[in-house]
Amino acid sequence: MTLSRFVFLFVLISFSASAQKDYKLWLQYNKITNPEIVSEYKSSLKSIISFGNSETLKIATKELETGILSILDQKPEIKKEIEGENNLIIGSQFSLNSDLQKALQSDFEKINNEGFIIKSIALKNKKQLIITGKNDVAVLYGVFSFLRLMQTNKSLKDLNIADSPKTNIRILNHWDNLDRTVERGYAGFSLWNWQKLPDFIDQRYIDYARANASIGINGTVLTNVNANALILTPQYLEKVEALANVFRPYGIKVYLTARFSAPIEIGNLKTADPKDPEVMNWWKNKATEIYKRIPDFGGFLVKANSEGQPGPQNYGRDHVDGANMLADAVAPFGGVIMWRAFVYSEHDANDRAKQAYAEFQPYDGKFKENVIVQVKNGAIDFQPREPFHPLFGAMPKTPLMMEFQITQEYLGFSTHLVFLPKLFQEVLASDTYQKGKGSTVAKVVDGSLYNNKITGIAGVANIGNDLNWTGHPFAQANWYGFGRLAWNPYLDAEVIADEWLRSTFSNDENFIKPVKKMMMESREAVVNYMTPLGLHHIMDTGHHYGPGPWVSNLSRPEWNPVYYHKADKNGIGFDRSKTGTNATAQYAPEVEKLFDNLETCPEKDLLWFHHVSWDYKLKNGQTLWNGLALKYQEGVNQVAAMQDVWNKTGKYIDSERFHEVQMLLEIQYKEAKWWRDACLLYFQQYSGKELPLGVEKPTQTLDYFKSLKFPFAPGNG
Ligand code: GCV
Repeated sequence: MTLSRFVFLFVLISFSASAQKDYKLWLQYNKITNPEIVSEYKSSLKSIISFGNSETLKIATKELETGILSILDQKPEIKKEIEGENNLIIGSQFSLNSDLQKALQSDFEKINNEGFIIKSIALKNKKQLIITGKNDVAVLYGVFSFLRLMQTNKSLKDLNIADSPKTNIRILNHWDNLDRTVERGYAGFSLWNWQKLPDFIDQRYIDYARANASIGINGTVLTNVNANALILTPQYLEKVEALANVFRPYGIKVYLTARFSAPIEIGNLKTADPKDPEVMNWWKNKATEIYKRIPDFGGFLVKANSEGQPGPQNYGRDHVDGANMLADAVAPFGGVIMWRAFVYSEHDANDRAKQAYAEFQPYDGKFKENVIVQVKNGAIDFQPREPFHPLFGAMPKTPLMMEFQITQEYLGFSTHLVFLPKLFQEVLASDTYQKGKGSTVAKVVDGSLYNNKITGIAGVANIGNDLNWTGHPFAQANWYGFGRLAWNPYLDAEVIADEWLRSTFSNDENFIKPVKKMMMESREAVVNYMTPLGLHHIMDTGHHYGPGPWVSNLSRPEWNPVYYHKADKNGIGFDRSKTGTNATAQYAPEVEKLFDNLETCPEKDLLWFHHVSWDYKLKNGQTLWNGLALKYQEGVNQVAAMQDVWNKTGKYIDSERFHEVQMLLEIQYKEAKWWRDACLLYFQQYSGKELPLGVEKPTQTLDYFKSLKFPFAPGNG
């Protein structure tokens, strides 16, 4: 072989090995090198015995085999019977033998239907390790959790874990269109290859299901909430059925978005009025048709009378009429309707932040049992920071599910490194005070505050057909973290970051410590360089890429950034206090008071709730103008610090991912400066003040920033 051919082959092989790492997400199963852990694991993991032979259990057994072989370089023996000690036994409660069932009886009382047990037990004086649950999918969750322990190098001695998900519906919302474009998608095209379905089953569908099962996600809405009725035609339902068949053994149910006008568009009816008997019948028949194909179909997600989507109001009806009509159609089959509360109207001159609450709160208690109202985490739209949505806690008789956005529509697309579990945790831990102190959003979402029967968390997916699934290697952590928090909304973001880093990259403390810190600070960095001190929605129009605080020419007032920051000679910020739109009154009195009063309003939310003068004194003694400018600078500095951290990690990880992240951080740094300079130059026109010491001078003019256009920014339909 010539030298150049050798070099070429070497590069090719190492490239594909690296690319596979990107693809393998947090399921790397890296070989452990720490000799103590290796010897502990090897002695306790000699063989696997699995009780039961369902598709799911086969997947679970295979996963264990693959994981253990890869992590320990030791192939576990697959046994049929329990003999000797140190067997790893898996199986669901009723497929276990009677000795095991008896030994674990009290443990089963500690878990719900989807929960699992991982326990070291002595059976006839012999030590065994058991992974079990009430059904096979729960066992699969247990297996993945066990492999997580191994991947994070935890001791397997004397394990006694009983863990159950705290929410029922843990679901991804794909905003995927039938032409495979993805609304607000920054990781390529949709995974769903509708053209080749149902006959061609892409390996990606299986890998997608496996990755989701590994973090406990149990549902997926395949299609965009800006829906296309065609998905409900037999031609497409056949394809949906094929996907449902792939996902089923992984415990993942398929859901679809229902276009409210479908009875007209594909059903040849004259109306989609939810009170029209023909319409009601059409949906009932449609549900029957779907459930015939997909008996475990999850139900519908609906965006109605929102941003131009059709809905019951087109017929003089309301959200309750619409949701309940659909609920009746799927109820006989156990389906649910996830009805979105993301509404604001061009005909409503009220503060946009108040509109969803104003419209939905009075409906409390009026929805059917199988309706759950899906509420975005904040009252505007997935901003880098928003106070929690006032609807949380305010509808005691209605189950509410959380909608987070995993795809980074307003947080730098798949270019910026932002660890979102920090944001998710901040929202979930917020106290609504609706039933006194401690009424956190997490308690609303997991149903414990009001004893709701159905509970759920949705995440707008950041997944596409990019080789690494999410565009940015670190955006994988947001998919992972979403799943973990959907399982347990009380988990700490730092724990999630730790698990993810160890499972995705390395267990080396020299890598983990600084990189974890970098992840934990990344969310505050993006807030600082985009929208500090409570600013929001000042992104450029339509695509939301880059700054556009100057935009004021859009037909709907609330689509213009100037609507949100209200900068003028007197100051900046949206007065939502009593002296303004009184949006604060939508919160419980304790929270209302806190936000309403300038003295007590947290500074991170200051300009969300108050219009304050440029000379207003911040808690650190700075004037608002200086403080704002310094925050922008701090954001830029934080990205520079992230780069410093990352640049030292090269020796711990593969070169491909190292270089990918390095390049992305370089772009993030450039764009953070762009945000800082564009926003400060624009706001400076109103403040009329010099930049304070410590803030770098812009190298371009405001006109230059205004002239930048991005007609092909991704994800914009
Ligand atoms: C799917 C925002 C986004 C839209 C999205 C909408 C929604 O307005 O920019 O792309 O539409 O939210 O959540 O329905």
